[in-house]
Amino acid sequence: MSDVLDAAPARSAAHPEWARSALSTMWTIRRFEEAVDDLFGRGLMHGTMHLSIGQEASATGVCLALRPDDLIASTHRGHGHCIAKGADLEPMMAELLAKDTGYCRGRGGSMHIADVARGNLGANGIVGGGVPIAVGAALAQRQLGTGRVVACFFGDGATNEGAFHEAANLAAIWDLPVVLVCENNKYGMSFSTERSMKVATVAERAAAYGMPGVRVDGNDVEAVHAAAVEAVGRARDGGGPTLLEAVTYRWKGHSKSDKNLYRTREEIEEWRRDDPIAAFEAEVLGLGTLTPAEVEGARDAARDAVREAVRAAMAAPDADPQALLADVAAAVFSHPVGSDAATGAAR
Ligand SMILES: Cc1ncc(C[n+]2csc(CCOP(=O)(O)OP(=O)(O)O)c2C)c(N)n1
Repeated sequence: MSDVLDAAPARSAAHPEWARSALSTMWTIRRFEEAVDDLFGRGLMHGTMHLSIGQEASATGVCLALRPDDLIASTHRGHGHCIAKGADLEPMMAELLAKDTGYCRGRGGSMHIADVARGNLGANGIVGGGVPIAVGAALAQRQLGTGRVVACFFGDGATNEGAFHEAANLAAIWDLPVVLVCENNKYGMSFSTERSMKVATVAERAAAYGMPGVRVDGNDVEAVHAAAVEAVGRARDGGGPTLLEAVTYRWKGHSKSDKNLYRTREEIEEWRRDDPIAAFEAEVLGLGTLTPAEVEGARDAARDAVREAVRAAMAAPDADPQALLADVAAAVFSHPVGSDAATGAAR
């Protein structure tokens, strides 16, 4: 992130530096996820993964409202959050490819990327699991007087979890510096919000906690950014949490096993036409903030950076299965006397 964005004032498509940064972040997320989709399809990446293609504007708009030393908590669909918070593409890609050079030495994969140096407290495979972590981190920032704010990403489905309720309530009664960012992509796996919630919006749930609830077009990076700047400012100034609902859509299935049987082709096509990146490009070109060559340059730079990350990660050494239990405290206590706690191998 550049110096000019450190204070995180509300910027718009009319501001060239901001526009360049927003476009480059969104393209990097898009190209990164297209690349991992391709690697998975070719059998080079294993397990499963949750792609956020189509949702790039919410991660980007929120993270551009943060200071570099602010914190985020992410989700199982977290590649965009990591990238928007400044993650290096190479260790990210290496982590997904189970390489020793990955963020977690290849042990965590897509759903467990953490980058504490950049303020990313981690993705989380437990739906709603990041919310108590973010609220606890916000309490720590307040106690320590750091002035930092925590942005916590989660999906619409997570707001039906008990963990969300408990953490949101604590954040509210203690006026903690946290912004609760719900990326409402209309589905929790195959379960639509129309069936999983009695209320029409996630934002109106904020009233139950006594905090502001704001609903924005999550595919409009400027709208997300403006709402996030206000919420982050309020949190930093001691005004407590905000529930920010960004309405968006994931183009791809929930995970790699999704056959998309719960939604129509027409619905997917309609949302694909509401492409957050294409809309932003049209706006900056229309305003004349960026030239066609600069827009093209942002696309090419994202493609090249992702290609280089793939090349370097593919060439890196695989994670060592023998070292799997290193750094695992439970392993130290669970292995019998005489065994090697680091590797689990009998001595
Ligand atoms: C506590 C918990 N319950 C269920 C699951 C299985 N699960 C994984 S993702 C998911 C859907 C989450 O939906 P949402 O919070 O809306 O996020 P999205 O996938 O739409 O980004 C579910 C139910 C889980 N990982 N953790």
